[in-house]
Amino acid sequence: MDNHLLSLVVPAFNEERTIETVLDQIFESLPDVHEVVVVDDASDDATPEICHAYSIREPRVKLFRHKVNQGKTSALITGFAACTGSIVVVQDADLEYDPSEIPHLIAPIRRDVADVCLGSRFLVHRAGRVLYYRHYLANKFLTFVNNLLTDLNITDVETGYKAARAEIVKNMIIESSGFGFEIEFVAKCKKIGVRMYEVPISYYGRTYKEGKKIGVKDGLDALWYLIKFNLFRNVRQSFQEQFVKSRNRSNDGAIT
Ligand SMILES: Nc1nc2c(ncn2[C@@H]2O[C@H](COP(=O)(O)OP(=O)(O)O)[C@@H](O)[C@H]2O)c(=O)[nH]1
Ligand SMILES: [Mg+2]
Repeated sequence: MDNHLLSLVVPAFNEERTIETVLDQIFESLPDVHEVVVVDDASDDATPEICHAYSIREPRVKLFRHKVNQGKTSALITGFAACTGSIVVVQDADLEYDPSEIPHLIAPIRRDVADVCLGSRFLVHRAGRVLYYRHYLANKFLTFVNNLLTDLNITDVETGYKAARAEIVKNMIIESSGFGFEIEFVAKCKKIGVRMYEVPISYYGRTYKEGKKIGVKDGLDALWYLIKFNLFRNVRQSFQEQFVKSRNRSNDGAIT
């Protein structure tokens, strides 16, 4: 056994239909989870009330609330700062990603072969909902550009399931907004030479009618972020200085 403490960060914007089930699934699947940091991004539905009631029943739910809606990336910044565990996993608040797969997702970190694990919806997995082909193509294109710019062989850059050693997300200087984190995270991880793994996951995608919100503008933003963070940022602009220095002293087995 290792001594890792697992923190989940759950960004939530108007997720009254799913948030309670997601929290139930988390505690069912991960009885030893250290904490679940829910960041309510100024929802105007019942999300804050549901989360508040849950946090009274389950003290490991730590609730934060933005006064103004700021987007997923901003919710993650708040969540990462609040985490106290040693492994951090992003868990979306809709039911697209299954918390019972988190032990598989973080296994390479627990075994100390990885610093970062990405859940891939394109590797072999148990279940993947057949949905928008245009999203698939957009993701394939963004992943293709990502791989050219980073020289990493990723299959799913836009995946919502991202896990990392806590010090990586806590020391990353995150600048993007909207859904920019997905691109920025991979670009900046590459700069500091982390050991990155992909793990197959299921994908229970939802339709726009069911609440999906990502749109064409987010795809165009992603393209800009690919260029910005891969070509116009160096490692010192990507992580806190102390962290860069300590990594430089102990960098082994990593792609640099
Ligand atoms: N769309 C959106 N999602 C947010 C925001 N803030 C936090 N989130 C959460 O970020 C996660 C991903 O968003 P989602 O709409 O599911 O993205 P999609 O599935 O890629 O369309 C969900 O848990 C949202 O509740 C926001 O301002 N807008
Ligand atoms: Mg979603």
